[in-house]
Order: sequence, then structure tokens, then C-alpha cells
Amino acid sequence: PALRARARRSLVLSSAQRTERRLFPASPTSPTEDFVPNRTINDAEHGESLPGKTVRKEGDAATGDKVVNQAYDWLGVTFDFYEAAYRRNSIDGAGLKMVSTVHYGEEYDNAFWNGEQMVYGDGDGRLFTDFTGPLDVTGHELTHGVTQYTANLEYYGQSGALNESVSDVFGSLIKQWHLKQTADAADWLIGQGLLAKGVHGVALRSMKEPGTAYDDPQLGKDPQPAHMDHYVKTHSDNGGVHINSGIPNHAFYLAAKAIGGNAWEKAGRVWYETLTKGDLESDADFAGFAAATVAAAKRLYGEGSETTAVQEAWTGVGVSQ
Ligand code: ASN
Ligand code: ZN
Repeated sequence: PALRARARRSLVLSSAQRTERRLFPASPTSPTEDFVPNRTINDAEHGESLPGKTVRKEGDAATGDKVVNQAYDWLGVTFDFYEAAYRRNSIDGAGLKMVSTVHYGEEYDNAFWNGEQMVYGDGDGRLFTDFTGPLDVTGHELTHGVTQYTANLEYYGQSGALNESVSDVFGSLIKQWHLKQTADAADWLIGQGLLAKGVHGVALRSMKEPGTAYDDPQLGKDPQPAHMDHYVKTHSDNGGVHINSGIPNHAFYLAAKAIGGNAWEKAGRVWYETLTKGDLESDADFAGFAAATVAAAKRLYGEGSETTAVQEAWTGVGVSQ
């Protein structure tokens, strides 16, 4: 009993000492404390009501459904990436619960973030396979959530194409981080493995060579430009958000390749800083975003080669900063 009493006392004392020795008020999480994800996977059972029936919660064992387990695992990798690369705690930076619904709709050929959660279709099997398959698709959708809680880029025209591009950038970086690939080794594709067998193409988009991801009788040709000279003026697709995103996508690729090494470390850091800590307007256009990345690069790396790489990347796609 004496020992137990002393142990208790010393515990109390040590926490008191810790409190007294702090120079600044304690932050809610210490810099070394691990963040913990809180995932919930729901099954829409081919209907369209959300969120559907809960089939796996955080810490639950794998179910018999590989789609459920894939969604759960890729959410985990995405959560770990944001923590490891940028010390971000989930989508909102404050541990937001990650909710996903799988088996959405009948032969549904897409995945999306609806402002609160991720939703995945199974694909029709002719054009697309199941959307939980590629890690970068989960990374893309979840990053729409990150953007919503940060720069909140309006989903129309150039700011919308930037919103799309930011999702592709971090979607690709999550995959590169998971595979431990440098900028040189990465494929820079979005949704590799998503096109069904027989479809003529390699992925949904290419950041390395926008416009070359697919060319197929049923799917058509990849419509993405890689340069402002080929900017597409359209009212469809929210003013071409999935089309003109090729331009900022390619700028990121050029910057990351010029800087070299792991793309999430420096180029990714510059884009993350721009998205989360810049004074980016929610209706930013390409030139405004470009200027914000250059300013972020200067804050992080001064007038060094990294900043030059970012400037030259935007010049390379015809965007002035
Ligand atoms: N997969 C698409 C996206 O996240 C869905 C959409 O267009 N909202 O951009
Ligand atoms: Zn998107």
C-alpha cells in the first residue's frame, strides 16, 4: 500500500511539474503525439441514400467484402500521409471522422466527396472497375474535403480547375508516398487501374502528359490541355474543372521534377502551404494561385532553386505569376 501511495503521488507530482515548466500554454496535441483516424465505412447496397448501413468502424476486423476493406485501408493510408508529410490531423486538421459509402448506385461510374463524406461506385465493369481500387482516387476525393476546410476554392472555372488539380496533386503524392517513389520513379497518373479491360487507355488523367491518358471509342479522348495555349472554354463540367486542371497539374509535375527527390517533401509542401496557409482567395485564378505558390516557396526556401523551379514550372505551362 505504501508503494502504491508513493507511485500515485509521484504521478501527480510529475504532471504538476510538467505543467509548471511549460513556457507557453499547452497545445491540444504535442508535436510528437500520434493522431488517430476515426473511419466508418457504410454500404449503400446499390441504392443512393447516404450514408447507408454501417459495415465497418474504426478498429473493427476486416469484413468479407474486399471493397469495404479497400476503402478502409486507403482512408488509413491517406490519413497517415497527411500526418506524416504535413502533420495534418485528418480532413479538417482537427481529427474529423472519415466517412465513406461503398456500393453506391447501380453500375455507378464515379466517386465523389459530397461535402461531408466520400462515396464510391462499383463501376459498370465495361468502362470502369470499382472506384475503391486505386489509392489516388481515395486521395483525390478526400483532398476535396481538405480544400473545403482550407482555401475552399469555388468549384467553377479556373478556381474549380485548381480545386480539381489540388485533389490530383495530393492524390498522386499519397500514392507516391505509399510506394516510396521519387518524382522520377512515379507514373504521375490519376486512377491507374480504373479503366476496365479492353478500354484503350492507362488512367483517368496524366499529370506528366495531360491529354494522353486515354483515347477510346466509348470513352472518347482525354480532353486535358497541358498549356494555356490550349485552355478549353466551356460551360460544361462546371466550366471545365476536370479539363483545364491539366494545366496546374502539369505545372506541379514540372516543379516536382525540377526540384527532384520525393515530390511530397518540397513541391508538395509548397502546394500544401499555398492551400492551407496562404491568403488565397476562394475564387483564385491560375495566375493568382501561381503567385501564391511562388510566395509560399519564398517563405519556405528563400530565393533558392526551389523557388526558381516553381516559377519556371508556371512559365512552362503559360501561366504568368
Ligand atoms: N470524381 C469526381 C471528382 O471528384 C466527381 C465529381 O465530378 N464531382 O471530381
Ligand atoms: Zn475531383
